[in-house]
Amino acid sequence: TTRQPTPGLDYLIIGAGVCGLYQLHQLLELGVSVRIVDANAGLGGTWYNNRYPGCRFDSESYTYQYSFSQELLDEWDWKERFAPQAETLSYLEYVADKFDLRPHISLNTRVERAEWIEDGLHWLVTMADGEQVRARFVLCAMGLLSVPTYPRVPGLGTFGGVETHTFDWPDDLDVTGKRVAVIGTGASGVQVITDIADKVEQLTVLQRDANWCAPLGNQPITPEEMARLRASYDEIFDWCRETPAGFIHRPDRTLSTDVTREERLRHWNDLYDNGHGAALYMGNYRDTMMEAGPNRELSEFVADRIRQRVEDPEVAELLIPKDHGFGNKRVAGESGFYEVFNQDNVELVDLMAHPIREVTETGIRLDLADGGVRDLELDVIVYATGFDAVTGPFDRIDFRGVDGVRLKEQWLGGPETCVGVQVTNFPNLFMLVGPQSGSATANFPRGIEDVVNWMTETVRHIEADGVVRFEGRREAEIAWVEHVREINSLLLLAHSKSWFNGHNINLDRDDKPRVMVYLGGAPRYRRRLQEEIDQGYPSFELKTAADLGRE
Ligand code: NA7
Repeated sequence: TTRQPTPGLDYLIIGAGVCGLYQLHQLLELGVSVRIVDANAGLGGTWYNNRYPGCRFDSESYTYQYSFSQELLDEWDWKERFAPQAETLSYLEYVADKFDLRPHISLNTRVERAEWIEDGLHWLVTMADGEQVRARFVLCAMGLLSVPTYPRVPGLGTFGGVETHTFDWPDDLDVTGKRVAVIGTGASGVQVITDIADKVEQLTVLQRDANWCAPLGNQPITPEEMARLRASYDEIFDWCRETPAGFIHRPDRTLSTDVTREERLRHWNDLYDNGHGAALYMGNYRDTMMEAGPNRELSEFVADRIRQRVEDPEVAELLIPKDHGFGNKRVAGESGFYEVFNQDNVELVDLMAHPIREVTETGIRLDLADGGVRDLELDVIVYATGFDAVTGPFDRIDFRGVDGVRLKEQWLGGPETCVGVQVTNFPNLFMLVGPQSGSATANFPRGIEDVVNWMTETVRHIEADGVVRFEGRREAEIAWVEHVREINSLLLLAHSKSWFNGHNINLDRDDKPRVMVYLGGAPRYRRRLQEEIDQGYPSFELKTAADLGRE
């Protein structure tokens, strides 16, 4: 049943997470009509969904916050260097209340379809409950990792106990004293495993490829430290603006080959023991993330540290990635992850040797090398198996552009975008977070601030100049994809089987690599966006009503 469209809006934002909330605030300041719709029952996006035990930042808290309001910066105290989920969600709720955003957010509202109406120069957006909204412009802030994926194994859903993805951990699920299996050892798996290991009766970790981790170095922030941090917020934000990924860590200009091996090892031990967050990953000698040789040496160093922490040498070897070097996939921050495997109640199962045959009513059945099977008797199965990343949130909405062309079909061979913010055939649709955008790979609040600030300035132009139709040019799209492909290829990260390269789409590991993210760095991306403003949007076609003969 389709209801009558509600009166038209100027701007509809999809998603009330870190990005959508900031965009809403900026557009309210401009005085245009704007509303957020979000499928969740609460605001906060990622920080609303990911409630699994142990969920927290891998970014330093004081860098993972909005910088737009001095008052907000003055009022909010961070309690830990790497804030847990609950603290972050409270922060976002505090922001929503402080800036009176809630009246402009419709929760429990899932967008199902969005259709471009050329005659009316607007989008007709249909929600899951049949409500329809007309909006001149639609801004996408659905997140990068908001469509969870599950292994393709028989029996999924037939388990008699509790099955959950880390992304939708039930509030009433307490694993104390239970027999639990966790599948997946990415950033989420590492956090949940470490948190629950000593609470559960039995923990079975099912690992496909091992993933590199580095010590997180979390600590409480004392009131004195908070005061010191607050006094240097300006410098902190300025610094983060100039680092490639918007983190507090910056690649060392020195090459690993410029120093002696002894010096390298001293430096790496220091980063491992005393660094925090992504120091070893993003704050290392520049060549360790770009050149195979230096990367191999660093990987061997980290492997040795793992061997020192895990008592059983066979288990240690399993925990050391063999298919990719350190930092070639997103490195997970850990706080005692390796020591978990020294506990008697924890077992590591190598899925490469013993694949899952099926999920059964009582647990998981593994195939053994000799043709037999092994049954894991379980109370809880946790899927920490990741997401249909970056494009998944777009695929889930039926976007229909010019002449009814479907976005999902246009992107079948991989996404193509105009400077990471638009797609040809989809006028007046903007992606604040999406493929090939600089927002996607940065420390998130830092990255999205660049795009939201660009969008806000662009809305100012749209409103001042009476722009009614705004579409990326195909030539610019081709050039952007080519540029992203080229610049990404400089980093080893672009060649791994990571979600960064679309390798986990539908968990089909032979999927073609895709140009999913932009790895050219936040400062370069910010400059590229600014160029568009300065040069009058050469990559886009802007039309007024008069241009279209509609006056
Ligand atoms: P990730 O990083 O995509 O990790 C998913 C994990 O699940 C990873 O260990 C995968 O192994 C594993 N996986 C995926 N599919 C399967 C199947 N079918 N069978 C067994 N194991 C599987 O997701 P996260 O949620 O941990 O982290 C996502 C981002 O959140 C992270 O990058 C941060 O930015 C925050 P694989 O390595 O593919 O063999």
